[in-house]
Amino acid sequence: MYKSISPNRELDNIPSLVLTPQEITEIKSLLRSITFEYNSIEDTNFLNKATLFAQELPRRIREVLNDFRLVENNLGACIISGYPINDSKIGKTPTHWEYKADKMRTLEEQILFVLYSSLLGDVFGWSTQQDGYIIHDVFPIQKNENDQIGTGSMQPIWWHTEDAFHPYRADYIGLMCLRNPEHVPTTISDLDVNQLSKAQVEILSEPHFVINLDESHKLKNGSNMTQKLKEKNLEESVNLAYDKVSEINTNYKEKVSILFGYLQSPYLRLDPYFMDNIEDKEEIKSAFHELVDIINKRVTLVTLKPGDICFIDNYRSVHGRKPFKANYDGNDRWLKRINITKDLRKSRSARAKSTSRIIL
Ligand SMILES: O=C(O)CCC(=O)C(=O)O
Ligand SMILES: [Fe+2]
Repeated sequence: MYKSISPNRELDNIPSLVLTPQEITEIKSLLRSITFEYNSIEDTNFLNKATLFAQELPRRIREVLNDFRLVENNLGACIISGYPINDSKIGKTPTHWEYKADKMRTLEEQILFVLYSSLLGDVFGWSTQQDGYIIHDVFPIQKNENDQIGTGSMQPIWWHTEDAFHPYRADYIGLMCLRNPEHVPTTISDLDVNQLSKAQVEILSEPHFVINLDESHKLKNGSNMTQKLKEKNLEESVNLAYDKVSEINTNYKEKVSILFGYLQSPYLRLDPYFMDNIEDKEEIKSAFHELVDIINKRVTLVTLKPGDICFIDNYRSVHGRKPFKANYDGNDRWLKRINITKDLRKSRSARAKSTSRIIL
């Protein structure tokens, strides 16, 4: 049995499952049959079939992710470990995601990541983030060294809801660890709503807050090719997407609530680093600071190791990362990241086809 989701909230007790040798054998055989037909996880035909292939994963994996999807009384993270990563097969940690140097080297790992993810929902990407790739790379890039972005390193990444500024943000975020030699921890936290007063909960569930675009969706962090297309006005969809995304909170500062859903056990949406200062009433300011304080005190450090696949409930938990020193020697920390939605239809107006996974 996997460590089942406990009805008591225990921050250091993230539901986790460690694959058995038998399960690893079954997974490898499934991956082999898939790589026979597909050589990229970005292939729409593969993505359309991913939910089907996922039903062939060992039952315990389907069970733990099914529970994670439906039961909402744990921290909001779960980890499936034990898939063996062959450090020399995956090759060096790349210097930039633009070249996708590892496309074939990490094909099995990427397929596995999509299959697990497909047990929680449908995977999708953003045309304004890492050039619309479904699977993102999270490793240090030298030019981002001091930036507040997944590909930075020297700054702690402030805990956040992923893509908090956007109405189509993911329900779940997946992080797959390929390499983490310096044991750099991911930070995960959530809210104990009972530590807020009823009045504070009410304030936080009202639209008083402005969440701005984060660094990862800015044109300067797209690939060289995307930047050129946009600067030269060459590609309509690229122009449209970057204009739309930067519109969200520059021209018209929409105010949103931080808490929503069932307020005795609310969902969350916040990214303090990228939020406007609150200039309204003192009660709003103090409710916000209290909330941040509560979440800060509950931060758990999760140090992912190669082969760990961690899913984070992006409605109930926040996550970030501790700072570290990058060496750019091919052996830096390397994660893959994925976005998962429970409902692709809600973003239909921003996708070119019903089967397209890219939000424009
Ligand atoms: O590097 C990590 O552990 C998490 C970084 C992060 O917040 C992200 O990639 O969205
Ligand atoms: Fe993140």
